[in-house]
Amino acid sequence: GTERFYSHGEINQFIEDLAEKHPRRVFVKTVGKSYERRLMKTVTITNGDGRRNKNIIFVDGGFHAREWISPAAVVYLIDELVNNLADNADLLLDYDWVILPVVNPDGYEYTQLSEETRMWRKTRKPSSPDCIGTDPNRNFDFHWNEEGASEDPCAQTYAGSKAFSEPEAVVVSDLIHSYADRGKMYLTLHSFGPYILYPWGWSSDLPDTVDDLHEVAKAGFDAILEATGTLYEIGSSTNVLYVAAGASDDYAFNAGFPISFTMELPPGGTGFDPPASAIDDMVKETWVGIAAMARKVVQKY
Ligand code: 0X9
Ligand code: ZN
Repeated sequence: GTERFYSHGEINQFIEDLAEKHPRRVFVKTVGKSYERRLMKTVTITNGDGRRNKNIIFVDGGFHAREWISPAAVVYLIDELVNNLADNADLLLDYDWVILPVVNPDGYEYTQLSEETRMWRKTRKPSSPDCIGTDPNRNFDFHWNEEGASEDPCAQTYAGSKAFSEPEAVVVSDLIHSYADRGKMYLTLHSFGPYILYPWGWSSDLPDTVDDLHEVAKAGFDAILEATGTLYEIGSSTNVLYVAAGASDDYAFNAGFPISFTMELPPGGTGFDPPASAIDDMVKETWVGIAAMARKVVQKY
């Protein structure tokens, strides 16, 4: 079991170790650097059959620094896909999974420094003489800086000086574009909800394909309800939560991923800080939902 939250360095080491142990199934790639020059690495998980250009499920975590359960859930998902091939063979037959565990490593490390910094949300690049950080989930170049984003560099939802002002958002955008032609599901893990949110988040309009999005989300909802009794709320970001433009889910959907979700994991502790003793149950429950959604996706696409 997981007895504590890992540092960014430990998470990178975890995926490097997996790749070394499974050289035909697991591939680690350095895809960029954060503002403070931390290495951002993806792990690609395959079934090892060597077939190229499979469909892609792309998962990321750790957009918002304080949402620690998100990288923890990503680590568990990686472990399941690599070490439990028997139960997950169908999810890797025609699909590879590409995973970026911590989008905002500078912020994540900052929240691990002290009680005072624990609730940091944004990146760590200075945004004005007085304030630090941009909300990486308001920094994407799709309806950038419209509703639900702030122009105040000191605000928690600061959109940035321009779209893609943050190197971390550029890394995610580059990945989205490089996989868009075969990407079937984009999934970004946040907290706290519990919600499974689909586009749009920039407007209360619903996409033409809302039935497909809802069907896949409902598969996750049903699986989690049956497994643990946790009742997720599902619907469009704007209608379930609030309007917030410039986020990665809308960007990936617009770029060509037919399924795109923000999954907001349940609260713990005061919300963003579940105790370490809760990690195991929370990440297992999250995996039940993700596996069910992925199972629906591999049947549909
Ligand atoms: O506001 C956010 O970025 C997300 N919620 S959080 O509390 N984790 O910060 C929700 C994003 C939902 N997606 C869009 N609005 N596009
Ligand atoms: Zn978040």
